[in-house]
Amino acid sequence: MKKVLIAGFDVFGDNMINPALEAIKRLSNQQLQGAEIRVCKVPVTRYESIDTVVAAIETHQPDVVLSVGLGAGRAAITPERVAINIDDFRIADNNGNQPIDVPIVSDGPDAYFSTLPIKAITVTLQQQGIPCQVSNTAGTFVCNHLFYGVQHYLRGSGIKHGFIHVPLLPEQDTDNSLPTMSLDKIVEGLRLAAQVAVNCDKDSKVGAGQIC
Ligand code: PCA
Repeated sequence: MKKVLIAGFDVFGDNMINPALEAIKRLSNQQLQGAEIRVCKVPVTRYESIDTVVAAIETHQPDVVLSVGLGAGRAAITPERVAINIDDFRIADNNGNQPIDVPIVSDGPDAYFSTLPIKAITVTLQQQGIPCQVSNTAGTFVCNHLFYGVQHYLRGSGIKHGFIHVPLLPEQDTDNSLPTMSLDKIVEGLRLAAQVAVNCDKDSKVGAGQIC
């Protein structure tokens, strides 16, 4: 039986809820076809976030790791394509760190691509009526930091990992100004993404590019 580790971020900034955290509470110990889900809660702090997920990988020995965070303003579930080697925090993390233009891993490569089948995930979710789009930036805050740090740790291991941002929950958009998605849809989308990552060894070749 394969294992998927889903790492979801804790609350941060002005957000009293993190849909990623709410989602992992529901996904904990769920069964997929041919795999079981394990979860871990991730602190929104520089380096500690990476250490937490690395410790969970060592404990659970997963075949696939999905890291998940809130992308406030995103209208869809967005598998990220690329992690970049820079911290440039517009707000402080939960420990008060606010680095500006500091590499995550000194002498690390500029970027790592996701090793999840991001196109297959996107197409599958869309076919199930769940809004999903490939994203080409995970930002420069703790989500990108964790994405880069875990890709660096897992390089050459054969364990698939990537980052997925999810939208706000409806109750978080108090003035009706931002797109939202129900927790049921987010949970189902992440469950499907995990199943696709377990099933697919090779990503689908479908266009999901953007023109600025
Ligand atoms: N979202 C933030 C950090 C934690 C989270 O859930 C981000 O996008 O960097």
